[in-house]
Amino acid sequence: MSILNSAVSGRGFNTLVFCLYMLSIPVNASSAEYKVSMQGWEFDPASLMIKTGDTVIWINNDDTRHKLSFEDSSLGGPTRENAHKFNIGENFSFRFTKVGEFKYTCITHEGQDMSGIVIVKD
Ligand SMILES: [Cu+2]
Repeated sequence: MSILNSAVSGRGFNTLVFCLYMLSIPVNASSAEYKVSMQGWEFDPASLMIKTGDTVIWINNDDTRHKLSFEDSSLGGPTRENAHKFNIGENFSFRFTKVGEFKYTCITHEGQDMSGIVIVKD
C-alpha cells in the first residue's frame, strides 16, 4: 500500500475530512445570536456590542406590551413610524449588517427611559 493510498482511504481519509471541516468552522461560526430581555420596563442588557452579521433577539418578559423603534432609519429595522409591537411573551429578531451605534427605545415607555443601544463592529 502506498502512502497516498493510506492517506485517502479509511482512517486517513476520515482525518483529512475532519481537518477540512475544522478549518471551515471559523467561517461558519462567524455570526452569533444575542438575547435582550424586556423586563421591568427595561432592556437587559441595555448595551450590546456585536459584529456585523450577528442577530439580536428581543424577548418581552413583561406582563405588558412594548414597542421597539430604532433612531436610525437607514438601519432597515423598525422605526418610530413603523415600530415593532410586542405582545406579552413575544420575540423579535433582527440581523445587523451595518457597522454603527444604533440607539433604540420603547416608544410606549419613553417617559420611563426604556432604551438601549446596539454597537456593531466589523
Ligand atoms: Cu415598553
